[in-house]
Amino acid sequence: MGLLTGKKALIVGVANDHSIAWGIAQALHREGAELGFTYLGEQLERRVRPLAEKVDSSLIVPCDLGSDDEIAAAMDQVRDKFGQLDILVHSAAFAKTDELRGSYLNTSREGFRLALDISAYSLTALIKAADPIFSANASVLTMTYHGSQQVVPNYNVQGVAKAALEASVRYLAADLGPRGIRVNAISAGPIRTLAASAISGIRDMIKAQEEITPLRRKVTIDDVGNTAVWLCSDLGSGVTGQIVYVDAGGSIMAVALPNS
Ligand code: 0WE
Repeated sequence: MGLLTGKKALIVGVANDHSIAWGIAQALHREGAELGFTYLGEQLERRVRPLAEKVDSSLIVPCDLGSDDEIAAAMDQVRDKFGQLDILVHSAAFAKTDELRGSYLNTSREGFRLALDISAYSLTALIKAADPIFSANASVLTMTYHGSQQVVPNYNVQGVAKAALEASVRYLAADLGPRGIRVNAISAGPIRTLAASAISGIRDMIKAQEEITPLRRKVTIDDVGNTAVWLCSDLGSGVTGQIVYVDAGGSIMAVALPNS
């Protein structure tokens, strides 16, 4: 028996087999969860569909996180197929690429709105829509990054959005806790996903991690998936409102020097 046998999970944010959401999906599947997926647009549908089939999923629904109507329609399909929802995984973010380089001061009003809408508010919107079908001990998981707490050059408005997302995790955990529903975030070290590959210099950042993190290695989507299993299973029953670092220890270093 897996740790998640009989649990039904919706995964938001698979783009391809490098996605953190895909690492989480595989780990949840391994532990016996039944999975559903959302995708954004036809281009990603062609990527997500074959992956969903690999983990025996037949619930694949479109969902633009910028649209309350699409979120509502997606949750209607989840209700029709699953009845109840035990696990909700949110692993999506968006900022304009030209605001993920150079100075934070260059952030536009529209860029700020967009980044906070898609990267932070969307968690609240998803939970609102899923609320009527959450099971009694449901678990919600989102993804964040340490650029919310300390300055990471070029992360800029996305760091501000992640700070809002992390604060949302605490307020949502307080709202849903009385019903036994938990809300947590994983703060992952840098991983070469589709989103990250659009960032110039990300390869050097990931390479540096291998030299300066306490574990002397990069973080994988499997590392994230395994922590997701803990937080989403009954093993995590006392944990809510937390930001759990899966970063090979990178964030504890005040001074990080290669080869020391
Ligand atoms: O949160 C992220 C990535 C978020 C992201 C990436 C993109 C690229 C493509 C959000 N929006 C977009 N928009 C696009 O058009 N990470 C933690 C990965 C990441 O992004 C960085 C990093 C790291 C690490 C940006 C600058 C510096 C470091």
